[in-house]
Amino acid sequence: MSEQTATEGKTYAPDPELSKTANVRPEMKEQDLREFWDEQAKARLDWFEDYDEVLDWQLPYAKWFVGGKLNACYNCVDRHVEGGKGDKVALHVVPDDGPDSSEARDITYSELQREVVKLANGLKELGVGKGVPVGIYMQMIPEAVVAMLACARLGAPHTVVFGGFSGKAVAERCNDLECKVLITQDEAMRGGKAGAQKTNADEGLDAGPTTVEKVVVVKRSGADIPMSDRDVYLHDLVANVSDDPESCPCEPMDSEDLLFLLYTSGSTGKPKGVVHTTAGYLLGVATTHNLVFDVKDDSVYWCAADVGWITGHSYITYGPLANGVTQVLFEGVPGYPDQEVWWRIIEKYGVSILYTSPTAIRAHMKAGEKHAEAHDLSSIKILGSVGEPINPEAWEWYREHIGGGKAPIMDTWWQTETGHILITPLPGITTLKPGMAQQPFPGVRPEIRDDEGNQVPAETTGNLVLTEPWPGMMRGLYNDDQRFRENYWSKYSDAYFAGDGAKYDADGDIMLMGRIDDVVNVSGHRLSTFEIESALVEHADVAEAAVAAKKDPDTGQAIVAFVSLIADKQGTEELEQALREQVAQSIGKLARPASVIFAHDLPKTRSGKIMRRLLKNIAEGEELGDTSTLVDASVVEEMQKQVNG
Ligand code: 6R9
Repeated sequence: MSEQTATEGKTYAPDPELSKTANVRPEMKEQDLREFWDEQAKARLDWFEDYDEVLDWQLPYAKWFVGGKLNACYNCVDRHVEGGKGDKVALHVVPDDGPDSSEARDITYSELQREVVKLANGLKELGVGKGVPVGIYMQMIPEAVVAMLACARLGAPHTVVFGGFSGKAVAERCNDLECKVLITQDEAMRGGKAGAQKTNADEGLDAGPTTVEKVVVVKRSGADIPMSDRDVYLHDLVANVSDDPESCPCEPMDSEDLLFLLYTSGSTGKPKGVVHTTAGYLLGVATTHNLVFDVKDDSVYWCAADVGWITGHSYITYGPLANGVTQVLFEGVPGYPDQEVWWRIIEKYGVSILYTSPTAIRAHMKAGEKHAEAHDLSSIKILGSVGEPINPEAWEWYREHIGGGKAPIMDTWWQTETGHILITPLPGITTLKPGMAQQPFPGVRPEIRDDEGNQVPAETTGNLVLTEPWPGMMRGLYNDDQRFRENYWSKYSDAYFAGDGAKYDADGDIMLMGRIDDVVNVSGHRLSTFEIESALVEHADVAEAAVAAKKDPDTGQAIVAFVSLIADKQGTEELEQALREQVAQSIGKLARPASVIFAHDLPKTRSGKIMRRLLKNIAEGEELGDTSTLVDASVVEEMQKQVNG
């Protein structure tokens, strides 16, 4: 954890015009949290049946809006159409080759409704209905959003697996939730290349017994891919079904019915199935989306995250659509077909709110501001950042070159587990400090504590906790109450432990300091060292492996793998490549180690524990400090030589 301070005391006061018109009101921060969320729930969601109680809190399990009935798809789609907004654009669909492509198209709320109804009717024919889980393994195409909404309409829980993950990861997750159907696409179009998608899924599903009985395939590239009896193309599935909303009414769901599981990396063991339920989650994402980004009727919003991550769930699908916003959905990557594609998108659609990650901002910074300067970005009003701490230099660049030197940046801290934004500046209220998430959202109660549970003084790093429940909080880990309690509720008996280090500055603003467990964060994507290590030891030549993260100017963190080999094996460049490939196969490309360090053993204590702190120091090229508890100090020297060249 680095102790550098964020800024040289630079601050940016809110624009008084924005303070006058902002959706968020300063008084909200003073409100009782039940009262605040109750008011929001009545104002923002449509209920089939009212709830009896705002909150039933039995630590560590919360129930929000107890007894209420609603449907997430109804709130995201149908009510907008019924309310006369059917012709409003829901999605500006920008394909991989950019906004000028002949495949660019708009989908209105009415059209979205018809697509969702068709798919939901198709899924019904495959036996999907309330409580029947569905897997989704897709890239950034509108069908991914449609698939999530169709599941929500039917009351079928979904689990979205990031399209860049391996087939093995897909099968593991689908089998864990016992998905009956998997929805995928023929091929992925990213950066001008068609990549395998459906055949990846097949590989994973065919490797062992699976609960998946049917695979629905969206035609994207149109490639001639193998189709078996298990498979059906989406266009065939829906060829003869109705698109009339009345043919497939939105299933009334209990507030606490499962909406989705999203698997995320923990420090040990297999991925954790984070449970999110219907009402609290939907309210949390809708409220934060509206207030943090100051969403107005004519806003054009673009979240450049992927639907496979929680950011895509909360701030592409559920939050923005619940708020009836017009948004951009971009299939591609920054830098293709050219360095200007993002800025052409903003110019063409008049994007007013951009939400992205520090990694993407740094990539643009590296490419140079001339690309942004070639375009009219004056439509931008609010900028957002998420996924990892944003360094002040990137923050300043973002504000200056993308925000026209005036757009406020909302540095939003939250997690898969928290469901929605919890710590963030607020437009028109917060005096901004580059590199800091700063303040709790209304109704959110953070503290920073030392290991004994005392609150730390200013400028001292401690553990970030939340002392009160919030609506979108996870409702446990799927089938693993014990791990849920151990991971999040055992460090302190009375608070949620987030796993992040943080500190207050002299004004009481919060600065996030990074993870304090064995989770690495590459380009804003959470990966567990344990999973990567497990993938490495699957290689026949590897005896033991341990993974650490080092700072990386582009991706935030980069993975360094320390590997000891079985007798007589040599750490060659070929082997390094093979190990990287092994990790790509097992987890996905983004988990590949940036470097592999070979040694005859790993640094261990006498009790046999790998000294991870040392590995981190070695990876960073730092001083090692006390090594007296090591069994064999020569291992460390051998490793340092390789790192320092
Ligand atoms: C939304 C998301 C969560 C972890 C979290 C923290 C890091 C996210 C951050 C941030 C500093 C921010 N993180 N946003 N750190 N400032 N604004 O990213 O969820 O993938 O579960 O990752 O990401 O370490 O604990 P998830």
